[in-house]
Amino acid sequence: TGVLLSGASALAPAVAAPEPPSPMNSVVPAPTEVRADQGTTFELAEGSSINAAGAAGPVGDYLAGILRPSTGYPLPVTGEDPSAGDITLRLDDGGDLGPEGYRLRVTADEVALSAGTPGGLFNGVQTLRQLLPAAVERDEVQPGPWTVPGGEITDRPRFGHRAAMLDVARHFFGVDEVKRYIDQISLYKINRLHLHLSDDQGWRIQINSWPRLATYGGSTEVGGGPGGYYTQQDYTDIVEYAAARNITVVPEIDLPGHTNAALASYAELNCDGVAPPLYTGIEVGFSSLCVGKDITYEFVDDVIRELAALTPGPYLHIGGDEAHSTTEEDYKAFMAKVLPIVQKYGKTVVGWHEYAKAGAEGDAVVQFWGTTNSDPLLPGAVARGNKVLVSPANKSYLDMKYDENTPLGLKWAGYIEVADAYGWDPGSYLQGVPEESVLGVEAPLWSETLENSDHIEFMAFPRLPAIAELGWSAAGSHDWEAFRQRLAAQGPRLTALGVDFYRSPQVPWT
Ligand code: TNX
Repeated sequence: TGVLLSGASALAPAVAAPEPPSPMNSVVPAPTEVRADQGTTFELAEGSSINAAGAAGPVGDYLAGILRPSTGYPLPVTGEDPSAGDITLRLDDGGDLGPEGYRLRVTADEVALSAGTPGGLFNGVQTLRQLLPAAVERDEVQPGPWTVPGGEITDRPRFGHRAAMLDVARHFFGVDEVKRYIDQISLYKINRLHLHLSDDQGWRIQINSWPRLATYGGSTEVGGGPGGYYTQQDYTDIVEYAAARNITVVPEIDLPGHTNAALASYAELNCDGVAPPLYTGIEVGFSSLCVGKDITYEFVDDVIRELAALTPGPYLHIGGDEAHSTTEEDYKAFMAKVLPIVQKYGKTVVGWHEYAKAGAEGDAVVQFWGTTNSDPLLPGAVARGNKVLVSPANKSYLDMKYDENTPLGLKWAGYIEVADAYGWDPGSYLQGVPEESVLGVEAPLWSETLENSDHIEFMAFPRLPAIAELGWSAAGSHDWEAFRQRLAAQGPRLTALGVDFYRSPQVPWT
């Protein structure tokens, strides 16, 4: 017989010196419903199989790829009927789990994971990973035993859009570095990767009709390093790698400001016909496409056409932020021409919240990045049916310093400790934006000061799991005390994964 525990708060140790938490109580993001079967334990064995037939097969292969290196077990992925000791993945949700939900049942005999979609199974696999000892994340054989606590978890997300953004423009990150980040964010059920592909300092995606964007515009970065860019094949490789991890890529080409790299690559895009030099500093707001020239819209059409064709996901982000060198009138005229181009190529437009000035209709997405809990443009956007993606700079920006001693990052939106990143509710945060209009949350990581995966990881962890929990877990489970205990239990797991995270003094790391 189990104890029914709903949400995280019921799982929190109630008194000061708590027992070491059971892994059932340590999942991040907190599952919707957890029933622990105390005294029951499953143990993975040398002879265990992973049963995953049909469309569940690739998720089974992914799970095997995580478990084999550390356990040393063969763990064949088969379509056969399960026998004792097996893990079974089934595409059968009983109709109630939604597109990303799952149910995980653990008895002494088996682990049974079911969901209506491969994405739901993938989410369940992330929970199963967290129920196994942290050493399972290592890439060499470990002693075990490989136990999973008995019980049942039924889980589904609060918001369908739980995003991480990586700025590959200020500093370029290669395909392998992006894949490494994809692997890390998927552990916390992030399902969107927003790639900031262009900015003043670099253009990072090959566009066949405008080749110099990448070859010249991508040839440097902040500080003057060599930069780089993704070939279309590289980009497709990233998109497919992400898709296999339940992550949809949202590409961004920032327009009409943040365009120095493009303006430097093609003189004809400048109003005066003169190409500026490449830029390697960190100022913002000085560049603009030439709003009055026809070639500007031929350029935008070509770029959006090629990028849309490479992008299977529904979204295309057109930036629109900090266009301080574009007049208000020009900005609106520019957006009025660009919004139909995005639509023509079949994508839902996303933009930073300033672009709400352009008055896009319907399901357009407005990404809030302000430092207060309101913006005069938001009520109008909501009234037009737009969805709001919430990424407050003073809560969810992973590039803000944790405190005054943080060696990396910026501080224009303030210091963001883990409790700050966790301490807000995306469903009710913005004035005039009801929860029904909230698409979800995003944790952007701008890279002016970040040069490699170590830097990314130090800034993203552990705040990314905090934002991931705000996006996934039920509002009623929000509880800082419980969260910091569960987060502490992630420490050994991140260490086993080789993630050099920030050891926030707010979290009782073990
Ligand atoms: C503001 S947030 C920007 C970026 C910077 C970032 C640094 C936003 C839409 N624009 O251009 O990289 O601050 O934190």
